[in-house]
Amino acid sequence: MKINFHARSLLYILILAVSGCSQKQDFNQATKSIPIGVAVAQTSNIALFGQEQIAGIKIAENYFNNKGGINGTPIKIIFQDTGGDEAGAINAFQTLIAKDKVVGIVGPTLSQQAFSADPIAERAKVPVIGASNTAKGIPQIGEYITRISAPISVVAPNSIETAISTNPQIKKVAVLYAQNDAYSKSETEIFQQVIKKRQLNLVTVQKFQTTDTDFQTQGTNIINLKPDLVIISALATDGGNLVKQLKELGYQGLIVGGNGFNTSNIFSVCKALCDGVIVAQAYSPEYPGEINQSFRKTYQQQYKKEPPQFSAQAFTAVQVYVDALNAIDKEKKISSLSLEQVRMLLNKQLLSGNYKTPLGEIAFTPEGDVIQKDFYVARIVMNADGNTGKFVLIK
Ligand code: 1QQ
Repeated sequence: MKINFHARSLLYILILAVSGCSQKQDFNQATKSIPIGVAVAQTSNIALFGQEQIAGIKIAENYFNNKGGINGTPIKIIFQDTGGDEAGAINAFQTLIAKDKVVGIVGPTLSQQAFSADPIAERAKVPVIGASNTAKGIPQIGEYITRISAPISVVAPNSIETAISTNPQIKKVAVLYAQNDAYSKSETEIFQQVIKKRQLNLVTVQKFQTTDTDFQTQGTNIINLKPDLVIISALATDGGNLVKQLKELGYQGLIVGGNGFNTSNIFSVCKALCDGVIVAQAYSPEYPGEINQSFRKTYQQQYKKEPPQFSAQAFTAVQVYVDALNAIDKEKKISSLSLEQVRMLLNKQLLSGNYKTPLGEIAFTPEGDVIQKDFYVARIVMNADGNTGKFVLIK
């Protein structure tokens, strides 16, 4: 009896020891790099944004690995496609967490997807940095959820102010938004608050779906009310089609587009008619910081144009992980920690840091919202060919 008991407990201890070792091995010895997950849209309409995010991520991976990675250990970016919907984002998150065993996740592309996918990471205690999630309520999803994309509430008002200084005669304003998209709904609330605060006359609020392609009804309603300003919260394809059809119906006043207009991929949708649309941005290619100028140069060399906001934000999300991992590794070698420990420490560390990024100097609130100083407003200027154009900064 006695011997048996001892033998059993010895066996038990042995099993514990072995499983403990194999867990460590899982993260450290077997992998010669530190895996960071990226869950963005590589397919669907949302890939118009996702492609720009991937460009920024790849530049970041090279940039930081050339600088020595995490005290000599390279990072490895693992991509999982989310597609454009919630189910795709949930799948991508699950794969990154359970199969790819990443230390943290960048993504997903849409706030609409984040509200479904982020709770999965929260439950698994895996840090998430939203690189393009601007809706109200994202950092409040949980302790492990942060974002480097400034919320709509601080970015969007700037574009209306610019519209008013462009045309001080503005009185009547029409608003449109995609009612099946979390960011669009969140943004239109802010736009409507600013309209009220500035004592402008909100003549109509028109709704549509992000999948709509025909906006004749909304367009005609708006034209009949003769507004001086039209404000659109939409994703790129719907937004571009709306601008095109509104102008084809004869609208000649100012147009403000929300964050969904922040991609040059919209140019092929509204073509020459994109010209003049005013868009607020959380990034300027001209920001003088050293890291931005290095990022900008690499982007320009590869893509022959200025880097867009979504690329700069995606780069920044990777940078936050890299800086935080380096800080952890200085205190205690990451190779001595389990995956669970790294995820937990990473979440804590990233919230406490200050970062000099392409977006400027940023930090986080205790809840995980980004603290950012500089915002910009651009106007779309299309070239004579009607296909190419650029965002020109107004302020
Ligand atoms: C959000 C957004 C979109 C425009 C990102 C592509 O701001 O979903 O939060």
